Amino acid sequence: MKQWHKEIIAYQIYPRSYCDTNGDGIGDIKGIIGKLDYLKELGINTVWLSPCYPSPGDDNGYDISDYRGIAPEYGSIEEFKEMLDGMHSRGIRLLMDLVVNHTSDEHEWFVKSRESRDNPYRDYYIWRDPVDGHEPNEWVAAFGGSAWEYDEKTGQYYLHLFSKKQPDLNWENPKVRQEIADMINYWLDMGVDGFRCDVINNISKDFTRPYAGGNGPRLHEFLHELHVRALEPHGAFTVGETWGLTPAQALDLTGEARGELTTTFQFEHLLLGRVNGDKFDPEPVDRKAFVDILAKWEYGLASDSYPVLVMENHDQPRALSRFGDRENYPYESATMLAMLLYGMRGIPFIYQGQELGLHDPTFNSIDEYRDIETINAYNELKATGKFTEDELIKKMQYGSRDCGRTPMPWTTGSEGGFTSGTPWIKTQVDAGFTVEEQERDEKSVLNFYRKLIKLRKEIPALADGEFALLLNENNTSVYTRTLDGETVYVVSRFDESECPMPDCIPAGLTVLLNNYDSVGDTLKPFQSIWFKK
Ligand code: TEU
Ligand code: CA
Repeated sequence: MKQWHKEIIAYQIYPRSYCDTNGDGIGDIKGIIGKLDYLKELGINTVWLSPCYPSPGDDNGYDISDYRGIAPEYGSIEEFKEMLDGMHSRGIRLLMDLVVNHTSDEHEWFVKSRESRDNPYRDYYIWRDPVDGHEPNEWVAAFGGSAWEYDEKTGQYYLHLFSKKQPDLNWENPKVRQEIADMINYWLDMGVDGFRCDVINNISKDFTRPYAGGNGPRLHEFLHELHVRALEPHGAFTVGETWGLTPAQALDLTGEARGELTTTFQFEHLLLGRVNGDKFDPEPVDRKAFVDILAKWEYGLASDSYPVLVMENHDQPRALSRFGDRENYPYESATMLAMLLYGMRGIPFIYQGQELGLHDPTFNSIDEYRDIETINAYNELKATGKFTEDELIKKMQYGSRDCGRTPMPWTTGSEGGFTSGTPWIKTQVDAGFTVEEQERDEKSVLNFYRKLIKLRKEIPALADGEFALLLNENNTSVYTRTLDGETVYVVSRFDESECPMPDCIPAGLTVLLNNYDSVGDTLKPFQSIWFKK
């Protein structure tokens, strides 16, 4: 791991919803270029850009039809290079989204693959004969239905762990692995600094399992090969999107001597508030478990890896709506969550709009949704006949990925200043929740994030100090970060009520950051304080 890998403070841009400059209602690269100074002032030093490659858009760009291009709706490769230069000249590095578990069915590899059984591209994908006239196995796709799609022309099924327009690549084929390594080198040679690797633990399949998924027998081998062929020679940073790992499995993918990925996301805390992890089935969030899970990962990766600190992305509803108190303590709970999470050891990832403390937009009918997963889930649940329309809309409102995908509210003007045209998905602009207003307001979530990021860069114990959990009871937690005799205490009240200041906070500490104006004998609702000893 390089030193700069450890110092990353990342910001995820979902380009479709960031800033539109030509009035077509879709965010674009020029829009990002216009916001680079905003990003620099926020203090982040790395951008993760969600896919901006050519794509038919079945899954908003996670179905790629050309790995080496830029989608015309986002701009040109020249504009992309201009954006990259603009980032680098401001000390910001760029991580691209690497989506190599699957391509679009409109990628030329798949177009050829489905032509005939003996086409040279046939083995780029996973084709199987029917079994007794049915799908080869019981696997279901993440977006509903079987993971197998029958193709009339050649009489076989192909595998797709996501939509049927996202056929899975066959990583067993050495030609596929070489194509991917070459493509990675193409972007790294251009100056890109690394990748966020989409569902990367799925690339090796385990067909002995009854459910669809990855962590197959050759995962480590495939990743190490990419490391040697492309990533390591460029010193690139990678973060794997890996759902459902244990800390031990994460260490196996990221340990220094492994030569595989730099880090992985862990999302276990984001499964809270969902019955059996089902995003459309709400239950109250267990706030103690939230902290315990984060602490488990802090301890679990301490020996040989670096956790990623994340609570929002383009697949998640807004953290404020799920974990905070949007009605009564929007500012306090948004800032407390930031202090609780980003006081920990690891690499912060901030999702666009999170720095404004955005809450979920309100969707009134299914027609307002754009996300394939949401629309499919709605139709499946509706077909069961168990829910009223009102109940269905409530479910989608709770769990839909579109909650995090509405456009950035830049100004109080029309469509939040996102577009002069009709946005591809509804905008939600609430008083006090725009960049324009928050920049002016000293006590805004945006200005708070700026302070927090600055401190994380200045205080070595925050960047790399050892983590220890001292207390997690009755919705109050205390942990420390220690480095070279310097200790930072992070105390957080994850509740609507006050409580006494915990005894484990020694007297005479200096306040580094506080989301209330003062420190007293009690912790106020959602108060969090970073102290230094
Ligand atoms: O997501 C993978 C994933 O497993 C989930 O987060 C996904 O959003 C879904 O809820 C599964 O039920 C990644 C991308 O982040 C996501 O946007 C893509 O749709 C998906 O891979 C396929 O590329
Ligand atoms: Ca546009």
